[in-house]
Amino acid sequence: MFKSVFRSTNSLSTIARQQFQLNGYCTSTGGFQYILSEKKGKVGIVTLNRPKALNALSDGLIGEINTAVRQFQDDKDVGSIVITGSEKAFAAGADIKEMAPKTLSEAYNTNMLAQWHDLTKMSKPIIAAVNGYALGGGCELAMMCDIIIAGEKAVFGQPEIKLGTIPGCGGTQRLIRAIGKSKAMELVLTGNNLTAVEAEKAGLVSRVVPVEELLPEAIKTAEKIASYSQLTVAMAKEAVNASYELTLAEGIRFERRLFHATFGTHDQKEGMSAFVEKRNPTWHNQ
Ligand code: DAK
Repeated sequence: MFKSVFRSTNSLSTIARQQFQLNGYCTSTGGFQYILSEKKGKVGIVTLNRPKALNALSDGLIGEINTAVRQFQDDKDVGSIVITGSEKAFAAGADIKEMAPKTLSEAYNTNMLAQWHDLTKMSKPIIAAVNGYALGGGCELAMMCDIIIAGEKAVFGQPEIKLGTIPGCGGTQRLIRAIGKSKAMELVLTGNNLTAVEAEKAGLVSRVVPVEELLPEAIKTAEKIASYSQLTVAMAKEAVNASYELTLAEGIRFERRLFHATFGTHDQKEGMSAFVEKRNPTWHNQ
């Protein structure tokens, strides 16, 4: 079934196709127009699939990403999620053609693009596997994920200033936390881009890999995360993300309380017993 999905579309790179086909069986899910959604073992994979517009994030595309990610969030067999694009573009930003004619009252009254933030409400870890352009909303989408892994030719930037607007989905906030004020300010005010290597040096991405290894590497990382207790993983993600919102003292306290809470779980007992008994743990996600 998986192969037939790829035969029916010319949107994915040959490399990505070969990797999927070589690396095992995937199950396609959903009947989506702008994305492909598949499961590989315990990993949910969402591939942005609007090649003619370089995966520009239209309302329809964002809606489908949210739906697919929500389906994986609700699927007890899925432990982590990968979002990726094509070799040329992760996503070249929000859809400028769709946004251009909006008026202030329209944008305000409809709370334009508010659905973008849905991704940040998921408790399962999400990895952005970025090849090519991740610009504007594309960079913001990647930053809403928990880990960014970049292919060597990835390009990150917030070029909204060139369009007479500013980042609207976390670009001015998350970028500072990722790379510091001076670099973030320079990117936002000049519209200049960062290469993958610069992004890694600045701390925006966790690592850079050869283009053809991006998806397998992202899936490997996702599989490793998915091999642990989903409950503990969710707690760890929540604790790390709390550091965005809290003071250090509050964050340390929050972390300690969650740490204490793990001692009420089956999986903490199992994990520590397995260590003592020199065997592999069996997680129950409880
Ligand atoms: N929107 C719509 N179409 C786009 C697009 C975009 N962002 N980016 C590319 N395309 C389309 C092009 O129009 C072209 O379509 P056709 O002309 O063939 O019909 C096709 O994709 C191929 O693009 P190019 O011909 O330009 O390809 P090149 O290789 O020459 O250049 C490029 C690639 C990525 C450098 C260039 O396409 C480019 O500069 N694209 C625009 C990048 C950009 O400015 N992105 C930021 C957009 S503003 C919010 C949430 C999100 C946002 C705001 C608020 N809230 C939750 C409130 C986000 C805002 C933005 O992202």
